[in-house]
Amino acid sequence: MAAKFEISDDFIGERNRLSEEHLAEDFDYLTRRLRRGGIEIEKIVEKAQIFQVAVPSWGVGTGGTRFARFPGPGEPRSVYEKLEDCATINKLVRSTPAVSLHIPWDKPECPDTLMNFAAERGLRFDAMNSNTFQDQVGQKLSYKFGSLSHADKAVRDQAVAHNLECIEIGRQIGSEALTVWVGDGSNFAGQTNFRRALENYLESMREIYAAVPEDWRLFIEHKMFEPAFYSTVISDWGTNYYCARELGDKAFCLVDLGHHAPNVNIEQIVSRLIQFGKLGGFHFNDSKYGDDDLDAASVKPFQLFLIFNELVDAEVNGLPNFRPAYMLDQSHNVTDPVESLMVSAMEVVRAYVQAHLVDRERLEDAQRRGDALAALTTLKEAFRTDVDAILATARMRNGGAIDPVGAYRASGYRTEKAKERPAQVGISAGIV
Ligand SMILES: [Mn+2]
Repeated sequence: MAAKFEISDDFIGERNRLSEEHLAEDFDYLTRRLRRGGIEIEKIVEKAQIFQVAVPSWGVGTGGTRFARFPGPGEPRSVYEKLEDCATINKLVRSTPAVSLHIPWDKPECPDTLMNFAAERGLRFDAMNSNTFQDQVGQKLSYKFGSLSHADKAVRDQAVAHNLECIEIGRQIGSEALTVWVGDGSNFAGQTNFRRALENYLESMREIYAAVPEDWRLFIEHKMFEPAFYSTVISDWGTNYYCARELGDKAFCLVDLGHHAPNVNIEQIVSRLIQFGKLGGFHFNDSKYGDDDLDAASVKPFQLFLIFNELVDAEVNGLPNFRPAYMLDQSHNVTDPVESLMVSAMEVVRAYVQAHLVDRERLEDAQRRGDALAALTTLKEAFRTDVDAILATARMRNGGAIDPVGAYRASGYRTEKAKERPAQVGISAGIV
């Protein structure tokens, strides 16, 4: 087999040399500016260097909408090619060393081979994702009317068994979490009994929970609508929290930014889950209308910042049970997925870094005095700070690119992959 095209460290170094000088100037200026507010820039750079957000295997293919999918050139055709793209993303941005797999889409024939393939490329595996929202070829029973909450115990058993299989594969490849999202719900009033459906779900989840290894975490993902449009079984953070509490210490709530009612105060939900010790993690994306799965911070960057303001507040205060797993969950329809994932990863780090610039003493003081304007101004000052020089310096020090998209485009990666990976019919990418 011919060697696969890769972006080399030398190439990244060459590209970096083009803008190193300008970066140093910007970094010097920001150093002085932050020092005026008592912030030592090196501490923030360190934070940016260790921050990580996982990428979803299904994000490197072109997504699609309910109407159509317009495949891009050089799309990955197997889990190995998906990992190649994920490795490329991490090589350039250096903050995405973990990949989240979706089973059965990414089911490996040999878990060992997959794990070695990933490790050779500096990757490891994040949470496993089960799939009981579609029927697979040869599947005995259908999930058309639900899976873990289905009225028929036989269907529920099949869905439980699938989740156990995901755990087993995950154990073999070094994953430490299972994320469960079900499409279960109803499209018509009266179609299901709300209470019975939730009881069925919980009964199924107890079986899955029992199989979750002691050092693993079980993430429950709620979603208000879609594919069911009248009701969903795990509809909101309240139901999610109830289930996580019912199940036990290994169960946590996962917040996907697109899975809420419009205009809901997501940062407050995040704060509540932190306070209750049940925040498991995130699926980052952005939306204008619903579960749009747009790129993180592409529509509401201030919302992402406010979410990280809560997260960093918990981090600096050392709250118990606070160990959120960060992941991107997007669908790319009109952009190159590798570029979108790189930009989104950088935006997530940006929000994290900016949240570290919040003057928390000043904020608390404003809150005590009832000075609403000063409180908002304190947040806005951090949000308005241009932290590009911190992000680029962190990437460069980690071996990545000062300008990841520029380097990626200049490398010709996509053109090379289009040659290596001739188009194939029937590739599907998911939106979850
Ligand atoms: Mn999600």
